[in-house]
Amino acid sequence: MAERTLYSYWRSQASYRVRIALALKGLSAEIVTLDLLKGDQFVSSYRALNPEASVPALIEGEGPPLIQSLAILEYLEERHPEPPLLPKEARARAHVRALGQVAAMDAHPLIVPRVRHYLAQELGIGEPALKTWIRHWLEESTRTLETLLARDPLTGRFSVGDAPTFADLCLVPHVASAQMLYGADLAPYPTLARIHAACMELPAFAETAPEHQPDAPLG
Ligand SMILES: N[C@@H](CCC(=O)N[C@@H](CS)C(=O)NCC(=O)O)C(=O)O
Repeated sequence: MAERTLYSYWRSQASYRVRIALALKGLSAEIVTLDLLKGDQFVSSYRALNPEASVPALIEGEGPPLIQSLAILEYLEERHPEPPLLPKEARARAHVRALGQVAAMDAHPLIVPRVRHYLAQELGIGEPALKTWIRHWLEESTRTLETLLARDPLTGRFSVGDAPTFADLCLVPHVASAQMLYGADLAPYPTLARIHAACMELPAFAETAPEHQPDAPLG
């Protein structure tokens, strides 16, 4: 049996955050994929694992799975501290978490499949308006991130300093969603674009990207 199991979906931002953390920390995991568009998350056997019917869920050791990507990142950091993905100094740690939360807690929840489904099926919002909604909320966060990164003295090769942190683990999946969902152009966001490029030079970010997942569509 694998030491840990990650329930994941290729295009899921939240799953991608955890895949990067595992890779940076050199932790292997068996990846079990769910097709969120087909509704695999609502199957009773999965709901028994994660009553929220979402990915990721991580099983490591005993007990029910861990859920919520940011909680999983914190857990991995405490349980497997090397290499650290949070800086040592208090302000820098708060800044890392704030940057991560702009993408993961403010933009991402507005565009997950269950929200898109509710807007389309229950409120009758058509495809063009739905696309506008997705783009609006992702771009709001992208703009905010660019402003925060451009002004902060802690910004380095990566979002905070010269090593990847949780902030980058949230930034890169955020950009991946924006690129997959509406072909986002990063040119208007030079600081964010530079940091994104620096992250993608690292195998832990590149090899765990959506297109390299076992459930990604071919071609
Ligand atoms: N805040 C959660 C978000 C989890 C979440 O909503 N994941 C999405 C994929 S990125 C999902 O599984 N959605 C299922 C659905 O919306 O039906 C986290 O960070 O783990």
